[in-house]
Amino acid sequence: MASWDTIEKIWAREVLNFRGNPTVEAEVFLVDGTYGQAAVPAGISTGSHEAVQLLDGDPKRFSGKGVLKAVENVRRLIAPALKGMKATRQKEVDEKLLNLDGTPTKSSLGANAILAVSLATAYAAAASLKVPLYRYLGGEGPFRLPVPVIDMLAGGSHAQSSVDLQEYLMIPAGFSSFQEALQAGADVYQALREVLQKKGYSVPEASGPYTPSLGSNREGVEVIAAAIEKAGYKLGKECFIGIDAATSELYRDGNYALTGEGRNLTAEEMVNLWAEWVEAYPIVSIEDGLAEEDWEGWQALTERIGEKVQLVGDDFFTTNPDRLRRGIELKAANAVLIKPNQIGTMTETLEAIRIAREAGWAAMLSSRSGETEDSTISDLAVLEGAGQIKLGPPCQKSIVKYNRLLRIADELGDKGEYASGSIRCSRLQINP
Ligand code: 2PG
Ligand code: MG
Repeated sequence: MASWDTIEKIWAREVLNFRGNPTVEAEVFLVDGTYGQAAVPAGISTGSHEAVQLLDGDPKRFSGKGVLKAVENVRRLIAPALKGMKATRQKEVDEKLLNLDGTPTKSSLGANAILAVSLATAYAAAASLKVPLYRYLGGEGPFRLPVPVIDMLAGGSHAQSSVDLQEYLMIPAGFSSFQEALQAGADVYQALREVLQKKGYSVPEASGPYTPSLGSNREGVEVIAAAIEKAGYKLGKECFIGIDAATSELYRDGNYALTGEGRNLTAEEMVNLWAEWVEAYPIVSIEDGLAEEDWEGWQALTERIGEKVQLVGDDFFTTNPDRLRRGIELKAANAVLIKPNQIGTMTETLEAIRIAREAGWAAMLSSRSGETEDSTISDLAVLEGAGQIKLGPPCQKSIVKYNRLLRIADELGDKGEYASGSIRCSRLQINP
């Protein structure tokens, strides 16, 4: 007789993400009557080593962005192959998915098809055991509430403005609870609106990171700093600043094109720029400060300021355990951004977090620019070795993830310590 956690049926459908684009949602049903459901997000500034999201390419539907092929792959190929397997054996399920796909980039079935099923399998197993996802994955813990790394102001490919850098982040690391940190996030976001308006920038209703056409890239840091102070928080003590420069998007022929400023920088000049900024402002984290193929630049940057500040690889590592191992070996970066859909299975995502932890590196979970109501990353962010989560400002689509964390915080009660020490920065005088 099939045991209680045996997969009986798998189903998938096309649903929409918060950008109004289609994505894959999967459901995994077990013989005991429980089931799990998950949907995958999508990025705009994607790293070239990311697992492949299979899109239909049919211009008559959603400008080619439909995912009916990936949905069909779940229904026709994945479902029969996984039927009869045990949902609690995540590794075996994920290995089966990898074998079924057979490509290094998951391009045959599509990482969107694979990840939806992989995550839904974990949710089904958790439901069957009557525990929340983070407990299913993390057992008895320890669990810590992550530092929210909050995208307040966007440029680059996330905006149509003169700002070259993609994200200006506010990092409320100097509090003793997640709830206080989140409140600071909400207050600073409000204050930023006023700071920008006072400078004459028109800002729309609060719906995500603001996207003003600033006079320079540096001004982005200055307005965040001003907003922190305006909101009544201590800059450099309670609230800090982070950058996601997403420089792979700016990289042309070995140089970094800051088009908004009419400047073209070499890798060395880029390293100098970051070193200067870290001196001048309370910056504690720089993501993709150099491009995904610029390994030497990353090494130089890490040598120069890696002791001082957190250097996070996003497009650089693409949550890929092999690229991450190489980065650790070459001392290129000291932290990794974790996005499950960059790599495509739960097992590989957890492996990336584990590799980072074992190397003493920080791991920051991150939403994508095209999110759904799926809050898996919030559960992953409380696991050992995580400790940070990058989301939008506390409004609209990011609320799903923040509220999930508030519920987890409530469940954990006193056991849910705030992971303020997870930021790898000497300025915070805390060890990783
Ligand atoms: C990033 C992300 C998330 P995207 O670069 O870190 O903000 O952007 O999802 O567009 O890749
Ligand atoms: Mg990034």
